[in-house]
Amino acid sequence: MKILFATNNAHKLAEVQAVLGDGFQLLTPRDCGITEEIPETCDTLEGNASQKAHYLYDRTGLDCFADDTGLEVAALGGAPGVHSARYATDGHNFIKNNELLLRNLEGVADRRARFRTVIALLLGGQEYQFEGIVEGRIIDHAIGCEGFGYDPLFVPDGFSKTFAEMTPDEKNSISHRGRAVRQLVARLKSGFY
Ligand code: ITT
Repeated sequence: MKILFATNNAHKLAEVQAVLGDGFQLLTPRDCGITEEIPETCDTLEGNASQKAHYLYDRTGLDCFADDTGLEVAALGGAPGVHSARYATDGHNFIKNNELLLRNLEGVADRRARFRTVIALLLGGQEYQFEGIVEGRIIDHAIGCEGFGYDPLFVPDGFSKTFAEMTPDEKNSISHRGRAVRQLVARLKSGFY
């Protein structure tokens, strides 16, 4: 089955394709001639995921889905949350985002944080949403080279290493995105709208 994924993030694409498996072929916006950045102007993950999926559906008429993810840090009142991509700068600068996060947590004892992913799926124009959460904590310096974004700073509960020290399969087995995508797969395989 071919399905369109509304992302410009190559890391996400690889993670999602690994969970979906060979039975699904992901198409990207670029494959459909859409090269501009897809707008994300809502103030919730749910709103942005829906906005991104509708943006593609309106232009292609194809079944599609979008993922919006945020890192929610307890001591920062849930920030960066929906602003995770542009926390430090207007671009998607992972290093600067991580530096700002560490600065904002300097001297803070409560390091609890979670990643939350919301996936919006449009099947035959009908919308479904799925949520995946992983709880953990932010350490005080970056460790590891795998993954992307805030992965080098995030240690999931029950583990003593960061997401950036895990193999892609290990991260997917417990991650926010892995959990949300497995619900998406179940819906796609159920075969009815
Ligand atoms: P698309 O909107 O094109 O899918 P994006 O990078 O803008 O890509 P999001 O808005 O969903 O994706 O993600 C916001 C930021 O949160 C992202 O830029 C990363 O810094 C961070 N992030 C998302 N998923 C992550 C993960 O699995 N591990 C670490 N950081 C992640």
